[in-house]
Amino acid sequence: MLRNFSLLALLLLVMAGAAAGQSPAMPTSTIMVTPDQVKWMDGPPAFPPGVKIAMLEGNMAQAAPYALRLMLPANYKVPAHFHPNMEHVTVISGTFYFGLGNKLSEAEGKPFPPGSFVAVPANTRHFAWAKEETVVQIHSVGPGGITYVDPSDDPRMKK
Ligand SMILES: [Cu+2]
Repeated sequence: MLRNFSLLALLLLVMAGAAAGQSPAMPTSTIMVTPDQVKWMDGPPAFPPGVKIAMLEGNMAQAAPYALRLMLPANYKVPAHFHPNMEHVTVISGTFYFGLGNKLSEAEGKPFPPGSFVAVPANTRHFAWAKEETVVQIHSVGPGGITYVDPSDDPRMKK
């Protein structure tokens, strides 16, 4: 009897875990942000220096929706990389240059003006750059992360 109970408890735990993995926590409060309320901070160490980040919603580390903006300075490059989750990019201002592949190649990318949208599946190798200051909005469901195709491109390794 006790043994059956333990098995049942274990099964319930596993099911709860599976359910948690499948359905991320949904937001319960409304977020309303006007452009003057966007709070820019220095970008995270996973990005080449010079980028600014503004979190609009959520937290990349959690299994929940998030939205953020990145302000790429002029002549900024993000080497080839991939993410464990999808990346949805909406161009807000400037021109976002984006391409697919294992190595940043300006010949392999193309310009995306404001209003453009790019959705990149998980684990897809891609790269980006900006010639002028450019703001993009990124939204997805966490947990997020960034892995550089060439580990020597990872700014976290250059300390
Ligand atoms: Cu990316």
